[in-house]
Amino acid sequence: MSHDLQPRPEDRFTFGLWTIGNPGRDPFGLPTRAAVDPADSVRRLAELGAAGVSLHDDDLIPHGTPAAEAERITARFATALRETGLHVGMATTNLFGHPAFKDGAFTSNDRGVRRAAIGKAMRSIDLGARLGAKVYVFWGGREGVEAGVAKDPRDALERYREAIDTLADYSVTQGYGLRFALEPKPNEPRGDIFLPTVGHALHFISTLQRPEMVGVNPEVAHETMAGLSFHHAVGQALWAGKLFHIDLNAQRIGRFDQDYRFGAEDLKEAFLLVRLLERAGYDGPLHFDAHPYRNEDADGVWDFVRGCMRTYLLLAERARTFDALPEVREALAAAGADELAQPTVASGDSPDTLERAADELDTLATRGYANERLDQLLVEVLLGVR
Ligand code: DIG
Ligand code: MN
Ligand code: MN
Repeated sequence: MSHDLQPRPEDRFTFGLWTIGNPGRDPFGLPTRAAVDPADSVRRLAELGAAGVSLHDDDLIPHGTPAAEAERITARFATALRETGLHVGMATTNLFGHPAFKDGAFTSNDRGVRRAAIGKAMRSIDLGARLGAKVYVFWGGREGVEAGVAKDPRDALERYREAIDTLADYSVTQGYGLRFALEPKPNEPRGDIFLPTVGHALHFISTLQRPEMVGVNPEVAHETMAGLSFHHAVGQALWAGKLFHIDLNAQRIGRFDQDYRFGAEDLKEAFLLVRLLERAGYDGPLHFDAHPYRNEDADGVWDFVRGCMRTYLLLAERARTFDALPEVREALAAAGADELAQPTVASGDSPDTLERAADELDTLATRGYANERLDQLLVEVLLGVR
C-alpha cells in the first residue's frame, strides 16, 4: 500500500528531546540556537505527525534542580504529553555530562562515582517509568579510556555487568516492566569505549543475570564510525531477537560522530536498512538520535525533523516498489537470494553425501550470481527511474 508521506503516530517516529533541543554547541564553538522548552517541542512534534519523544533525565530536569521545581517541570511535561497524545518511547540517563563522570560512570576507577552513577540511573529509571517509557537505553559514552594501562578491561566489564544487573533487578523489583537496550559506540568522547559494537554488546548481554530483559539500541553513526555495515549490525540484532530500539541518523565513515539527519549521507545503506526493518516487521520506535546542522536557525530545526521522517517514508516506499518489480524478482532469483533461506543440510544427509558434495567444486565455480544486474536495479529504483 502507498503512503501519502504525511507522518502519523502509527508510523512510530520518535525524537530525542536533545535532538530538536540541540543548541548547536560543538567543541569549537558556542551555541548557535536558543534553548527549546521540552513542552513546546512535544507540541510541535505532534503537529508534524511524530508519535513520541525520548529523553535523558537531565534533558527534562537539569542537574541540581530542587525537588519542588523538578516536580513542577515533570508535571507540566506530562500534561503536554497528555494533551498532544505523544508518548515517551524511550528514556535514558545522562551519565556523561557531569564532570564526576570524567573517568567513566559504571566503569569509573572511583567506586564512589560508580555508586553515584547507579543511583542516578535508578532515579532516572523512576522518571522514565512514570512517563510511560517501555525501553530504557544505556549509552556508555564515558565508559572507556584514553590511557589503556589505567583500566583492566576485564575489571571494567565486570563493573559494567554489575551495574546493569543491579539496575535490571531494581526495575523488576519496582515492577516497571522496562526492557533495557545497550547502545554501542567505538569511541568519542572517550579514546576507546567499552562495548564498541553491536557484536560486543550481544555477547555482553548473554553474560547478564537477566539476559532476556536486555537488548540493543544500534545507532547508524556508531557502527559506521567503526567501519561496519549498519544494516548487517541490525540484521544480527534482529536474528538474535535483540533489536529493542534503534537510533536513526546519518554518518560519513572516518568522521567524528556526526548524527546527521536520517538519509543525509549513505542513501544505499539507508535503503537497505529500511527495507530490512520493514521486511522484518520491526514494530519498535523509529527513533531519530540526530541533530540539525549547526548553521541552521530555529526554522531549520523543523526542516530537519520533517526531513528525517519524510526520508524514512520515501525509502520504505522505494523498498516496496523495488520488491514488487518483476525484473527485481527475476534478478533476486538469479542471485539465489531465496536459496540462501533454504537449509543446507537435508535430514537424509550423511558425512559421506556431504563429503561427495565437495567433489562438485569445479562445476559449482562456473555459475554467476547476477549481482551487477540486481544492484543496478536497486540504484535505478533509488534514482526513481523504475
Ligand atoms: C548518543 O548516541 C546517545 C545519547 O544521545 C543517548 O544516551 C542515546 C539514546 O539515543 N544515544
Ligand atoms: Mn551518535
Ligand atoms: Mn544514540
